[in-house]
Amino acid sequence: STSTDYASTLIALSLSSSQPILRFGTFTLKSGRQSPYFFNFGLFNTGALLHSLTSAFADAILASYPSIGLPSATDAPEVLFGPAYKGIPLVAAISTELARRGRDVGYCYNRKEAKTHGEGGSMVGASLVGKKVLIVDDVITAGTAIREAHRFVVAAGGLTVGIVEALDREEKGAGELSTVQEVEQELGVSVVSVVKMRDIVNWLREQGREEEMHAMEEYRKVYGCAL
Ligand code: OMP
Repeated sequence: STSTDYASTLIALSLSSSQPILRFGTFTLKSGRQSPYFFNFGLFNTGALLHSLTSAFADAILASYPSIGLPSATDAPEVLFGPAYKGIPLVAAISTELARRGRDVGYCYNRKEAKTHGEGGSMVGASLVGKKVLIVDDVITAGTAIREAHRFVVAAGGLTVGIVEALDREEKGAGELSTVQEVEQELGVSVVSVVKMRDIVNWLREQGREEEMHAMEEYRKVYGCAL
């Protein structure tokens, strides 16, 4: 199996928490697709759960950007941007976890409604002006959410240099390419994910959960990208 340790750990945790974070059944997605599974990252809703998620993110980020947050880093992302709402606790907690590991990076998030008084504007936290930005978000399916996040970064004067997602559902975009491939081409950056759909399928196979695995395979025939 190609699953990373942090992917399997996160999947097992997501199924064993008191309110399952990863559920099997029938779910209508933001894109309108009918999915046999749904990952609800809002349910990493205790300090311990959020810390597990955040550690997995930090591992994935450090694997792709080994010099991030070091004073000598020249090419690494300088600020993490988390789109409202679910990206907000993610960037706050991930930057804290990176700091605990000796890596200091800025973090920034947007408001859903621009403030007209006080400091004004719709961004909170580290300035993105002229900065190399790593976008952090929960899930990529058809790419609507991540493209919007990139537009926020551009509007705030930042340069998107990478994307890190908790889950890449490995689905088709507008054409035959995967959404992730489309986004990588459009933005000229790479997309890193903590968990991929194939990790969930592998995990189900290892656990002998045939029925759920079969439903995932059927879904993949319709909406999945070529692996
Ligand atoms: P796209 O905008 O189609 O890429 O869908 C991504 C968004 O869908 C995420 O920001 C989530 O809000 C939501 N989502 C999940 O949270 N978990 C899933 O398993 C699937 C989706 C989804 O609706 O596709």
